[in-house]
Amino acid sequence: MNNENLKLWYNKPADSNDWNQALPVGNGRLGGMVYGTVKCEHIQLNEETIWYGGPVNRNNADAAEYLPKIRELLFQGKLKEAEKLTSLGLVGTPDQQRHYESLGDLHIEFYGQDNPITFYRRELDLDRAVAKVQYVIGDVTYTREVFSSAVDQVLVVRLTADKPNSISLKARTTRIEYVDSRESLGNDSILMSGSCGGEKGLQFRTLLKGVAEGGSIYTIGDNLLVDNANAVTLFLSANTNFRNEDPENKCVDCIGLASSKTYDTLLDEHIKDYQSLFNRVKLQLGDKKITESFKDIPTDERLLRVKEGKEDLGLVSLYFQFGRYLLIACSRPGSLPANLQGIWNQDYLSAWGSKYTININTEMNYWHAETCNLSECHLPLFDHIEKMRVNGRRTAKVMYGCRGFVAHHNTDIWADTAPQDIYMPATIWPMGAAWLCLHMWEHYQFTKDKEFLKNIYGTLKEAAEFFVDYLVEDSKGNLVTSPSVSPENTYILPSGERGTVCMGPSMDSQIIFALFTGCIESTKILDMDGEFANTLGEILKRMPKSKIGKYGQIMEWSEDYEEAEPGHRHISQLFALHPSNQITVRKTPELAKAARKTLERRLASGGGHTGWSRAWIINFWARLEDGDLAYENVLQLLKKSTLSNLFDNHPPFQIDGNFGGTAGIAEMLLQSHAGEINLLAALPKAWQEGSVLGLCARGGFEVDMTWSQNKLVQATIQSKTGGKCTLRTDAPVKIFMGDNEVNCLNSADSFSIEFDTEKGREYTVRV
Ligand code: FUC
Repeated sequence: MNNENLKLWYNKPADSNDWNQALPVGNGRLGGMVYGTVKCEHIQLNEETIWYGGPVNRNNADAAEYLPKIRELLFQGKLKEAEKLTSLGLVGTPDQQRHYESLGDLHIEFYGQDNPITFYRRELDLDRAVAKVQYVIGDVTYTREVFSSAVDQVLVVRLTADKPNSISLKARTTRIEYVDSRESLGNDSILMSGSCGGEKGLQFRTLLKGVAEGGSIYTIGDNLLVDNANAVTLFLSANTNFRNEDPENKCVDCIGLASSKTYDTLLDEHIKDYQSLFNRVKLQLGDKKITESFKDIPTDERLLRVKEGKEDLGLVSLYFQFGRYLLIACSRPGSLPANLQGIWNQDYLSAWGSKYTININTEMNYWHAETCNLSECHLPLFDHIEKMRVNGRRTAKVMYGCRGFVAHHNTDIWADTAPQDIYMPATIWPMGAAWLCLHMWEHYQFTKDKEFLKNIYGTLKEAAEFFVDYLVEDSKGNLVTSPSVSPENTYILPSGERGTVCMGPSMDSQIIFALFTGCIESTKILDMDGEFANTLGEILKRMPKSKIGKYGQIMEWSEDYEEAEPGHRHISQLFALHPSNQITVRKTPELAKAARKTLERRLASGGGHTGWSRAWIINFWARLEDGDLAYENVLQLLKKSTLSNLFDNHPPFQIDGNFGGTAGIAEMLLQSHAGEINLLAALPKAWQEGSVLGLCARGGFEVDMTWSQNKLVQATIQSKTGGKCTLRTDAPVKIFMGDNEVNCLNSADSFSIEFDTEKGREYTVRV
């Protein structure tokens, strides 16, 4: 693909008052938002461990005592009393987790650049993970390149001009809160030290070093100055004592190593490392000539055109790749998982603390990790789950007297598992750990890595064990969660009474079904723990299944209650459709029809009004194999919930919509949740021509496809681990290995074909 199609670009700097126009760079841990302002460049900085305070034990010591009473009240239908007691006895003490903060800012003021500017351009090149700013003043062309290197763990700013001695500047790092000192180190570096706040607050260090080619470099006070250089490279490193005993040394070491390399080496190594992930997937939607013709239109204008109803398939594929770029930039092996804003957050008290909301948002952050060939970027989530396991074990025991481990609807950097907020529609929800653990199971399904499964089986088991103890019998003899909520909706009883806390909301049973069946399957694959599998199997028989309600919809609660907000952003009762596979078009057609009704009802009442909600809807329509409606919602995501830098807008910026949107686009092209690989499962009419390389399917397969006039032309399937492959296609196909046709084993119908694969081999699918 032409690189120009992988660029976000603008013909003016970001408005200095609008962070949402700046462009993000990141290496999984250290991030920057580049404004590209001319006279004074502003890069807002983030480091993923800059969180307020330290770990706290928030488990409510009175919970276990009041739990039986709360359950009894719920059983008797005394909602108000149950909610009152729940809000006292089952909330965290204190009720708030820790929050994420900005690291601060880098300001680079340029001297001698006061004359009028021409040929201004700033861009974010997704192909190289480099932000670039270029402009001309007089007869001098100035260029800036900014990237965050995962290889060297530094943020690099390269400043050049095409005439000698043209660069003079003052650089400063700043932070509004808790700076204890800012001092020069030698004649070329400034060290900023401080804490993230609170008595037990983490200590941070930010080190800025300049290397000038030609001219002179020196410090005055806490300013780094350069006079008349030909080129300047600035290195910025930041660390806290969350991981490093001595964050200052860590900064000094990283910068020492990085600044010993030439700029070209630094950049080459960065690009090579980044492309080893990014280059795995290529997407071309629509006619190449047409999409390429848009490359001269700035990205913000392209977005405006789409908002006006004009077609721009290149912008859709750019948005798709941006979601992959962002994940690589904020979630790398060894880093923390992506939080509500990935790593990019300008505030000290940000919306929802820029934490991990685990009743949808964190999970959505990783929906594209496996399908879009970024499996390694999924790993930070698993590390975090392991930390939550330790805390969650304590929460399970102290608050509920249960074995296993539990988490509620949020977690923080210290893997806190106690309930968050005193907000009844969300707080009392013991499903966070269970849902997150399903990501480990998914990782196994895509990679077939048995060693991995062996390592994490204990975690799946402990998540399941919690429910073995926690479930209670309802009035119909079913085993259900109690208390819980259907995130974050409110129901109305026939009497008009409103409630949130309830017994056995549909989503809970669906998550438990997925977790238990995943555990049972794991015991078979690993040939162990059969007795535990039997226990889970017995419980499953007594758990409620998805039911269809009076509007033909999937019921959200165990009773067919009216919902207070029929257009609610959460559509939890469709968890079974996506991300789970309990509702599928071919295996459960009645439920699939009811899922469609549910979506129609939500949308008719104003649903999809946040970016992430809209992104989930794309995935739902894709699973229902309705490509046109899926695409309509991709367009709505771009029109209503996308900022000019292509960040998703909740509002404010929340990264889940970007990630969920990318996942949805992948899901439209390739699905593998229903025991078969469905090629072009939900291709919209508008995507008549196209090709995609490198999408991943469960079973350890990598898939390339070309299509034309909305029909598959050819596909290749790479088998990474061997084993059976079942394909579903839009027309009968034949399978070849090289020139030889492969024997078909089985075929459910003329659009399905099953064949054996060998590890490492490539298979061609011909129509
Ligand atoms: C959930 C959602 C909100 C928001 C927050 C971070 O509570 O209901 O819309 O995304 O998480």
